[in-house]
Amino acid sequence: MPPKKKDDGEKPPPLIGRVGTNLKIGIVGLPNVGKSTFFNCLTKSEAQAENFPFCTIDPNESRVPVPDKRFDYLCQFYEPLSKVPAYLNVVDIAGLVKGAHEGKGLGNAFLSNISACDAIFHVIRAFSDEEIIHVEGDVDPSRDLEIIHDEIRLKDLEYLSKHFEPLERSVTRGGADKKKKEEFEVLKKVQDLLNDNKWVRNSHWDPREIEILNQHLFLTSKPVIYLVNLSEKDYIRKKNKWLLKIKEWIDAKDHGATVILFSGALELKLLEMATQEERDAYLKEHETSSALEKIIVNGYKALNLIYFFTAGKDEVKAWTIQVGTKAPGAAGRIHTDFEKGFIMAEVMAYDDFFEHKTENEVKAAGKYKQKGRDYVVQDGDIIFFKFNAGAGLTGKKK
Ligand SMILES: Nc1nc2c(ncn2[C@@H]2O[C@H](COP(=O)(O)OP(=O)(O)OP(=O)(O)O)[C@@H](O)[C@H]2O)c(=O)[nH]1
Ligand SMILES: [Mg+2]
Repeated sequence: MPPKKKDDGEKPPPLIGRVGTNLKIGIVGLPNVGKSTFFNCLTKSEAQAENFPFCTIDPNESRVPVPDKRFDYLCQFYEPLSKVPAYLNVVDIAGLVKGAHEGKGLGNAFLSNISACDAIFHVIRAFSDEEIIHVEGDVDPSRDLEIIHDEIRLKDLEYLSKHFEPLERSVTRGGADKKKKEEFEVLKKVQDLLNDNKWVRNSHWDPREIEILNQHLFLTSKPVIYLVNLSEKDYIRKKNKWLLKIKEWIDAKDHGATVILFSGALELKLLEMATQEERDAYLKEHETSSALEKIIVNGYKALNLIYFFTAGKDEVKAWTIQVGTKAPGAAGRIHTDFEKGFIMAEVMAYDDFFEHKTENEVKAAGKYKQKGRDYVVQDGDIIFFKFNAGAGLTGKKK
């Protein structure tokens, strides 16, 4: 067996984007399309949402629990004193107009707010309402998609012009080392993509290239979830004259991206109802459901985040980690000592626990696994970490 490298157990494979668990998703779109209304419904907040463009100037930030039946079941099973779900961090950003990359509208401030986010909820207005001002004059989702897609792309090109040209000069003069040449190759590929009207995310990158991309964090490397804001009526009947065009645009420009239909008007109505019973009755009567849960779950996924559980009588808790995190790194989420003194992770897959109902039954079925440093933690694992607590003692944490 080849000798092990020291950090092999902890280092996840590279993903495009920031490393960390405190990642955020930003709500992006033209002004006055219902972003703050959606943000308020999603996070039960009270950000200002009015009928005029640029109502939002400074970003509003909040977090929303990630709904999960597995978490609910564990809470029901253990009846713990403390219940801590995973949270999605959401930022409501100012509206973006054509020319924003040159500073039009709220321009650069807006774009730097996107830069602080790790994924994008792109809200598209597909509802007609004479009363609600549209900055482009009329409702046309394909045009709006193009405007936002383009502004973000142009901002990356502007960023690139500052970083690429000096690098290109030093490479062509022969003064660049291997590292600089590699960076040049990656930035050249980015420039070609952007000039070809594509986003960084819509290309294949190898791990080395991803490390270089992550020194730059291009706006167009962020995943996008498209949220189509429909009137209540269209949402309920799942019909709208723009849907086909929106689908065609996304197939052509962002193939495979997640698209979710919602209705800001309906979600607001539900938010304003006094009780859950009232909401349930309304939804039943109209044979529909809220889109918020689906949106939250997909937003969380877009950030490349998953969670594992610790579960016991004291606490049931979902611990956020990035996809690909190995057992010692996951242990370090609970406490740095767990990572430093990591011995093993005792793991039950949630489905096995659900099937066999108790830890002992899972053990009897041979599905209670002891995993070492190289184990890549899976979404929904229920884990006990065994670790060496300093002076040679073995600790076990529920
Ligand atoms: N008819 C209808 N009106 C909506 C809907 N969502 C939002 N609005 C209205 O549209 C106006 C703008 O909503 P906001 O949520 O402030 O829009 P925004 O995208 O945050 O706007 P900016 O912050 O200016 O970029 C408000 O008057 C809302 O009540 C919807 O689904 N249907
Ligand atoms: Mg707003």
